[in-house]
Amino acid sequence: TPARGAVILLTGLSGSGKSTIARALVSRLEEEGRAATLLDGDAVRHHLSEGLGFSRADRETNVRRIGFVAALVAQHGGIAVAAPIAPFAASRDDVRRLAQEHARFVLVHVATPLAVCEARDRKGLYAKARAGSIPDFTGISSPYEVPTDADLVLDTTRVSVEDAVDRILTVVLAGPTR
Ligand code: GGZ
Repeated sequence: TPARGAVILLTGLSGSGKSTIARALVSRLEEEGRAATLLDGDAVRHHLSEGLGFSRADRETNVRRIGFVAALVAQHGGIAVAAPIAPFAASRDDVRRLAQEHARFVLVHVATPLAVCEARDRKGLYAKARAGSIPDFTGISSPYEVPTDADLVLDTTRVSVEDAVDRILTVVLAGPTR
């Protein structure tokens, strides 16, 4: 495998399993001796996007910033793994364009159904969103634009974390996409 950089963007609803897959993917890449950088959602919102909220404009800014950093990592041969909700196609496209200037880009849609994410409700956010105490909540009161250009679609009700990682690595290591 050539040590060419890549940006792997996992997009999907809150509670869809993006972060879990992203962490497992980074661990596996590291085991295989590849430099992998996780752009963790919480860390990004703290260090890179402090003060941004969840309006369309703020989310687009957040996702573009992630894309900028991820593209820098990838430009120097690293593999950047990012897992924001990234609900808007326009900002996902921005990340793709930036990444593809110097590296490969793989878009993974973690397509766990809303009903499942809401039933899990690991952080109680869906209940709060339904009650109206969190405005603009993705899937409830803010849109999620389903990607039409995903390289991979993974539903965590059908695929295990380990299988998800295997499938992503197959695409990443397979060669150029688009
Ligand atoms: C969606 C929200 C919201 C609203 C707070 N809508 O499951 P979590 O908690 O840990 O992950 C969600 C995270 C989403 O931030 P991102 O930076 O990934 O979003 S975006 O790509 O759209 O910029 C959720 C929490 O923040 N959270 N309020 N209103 N998720």
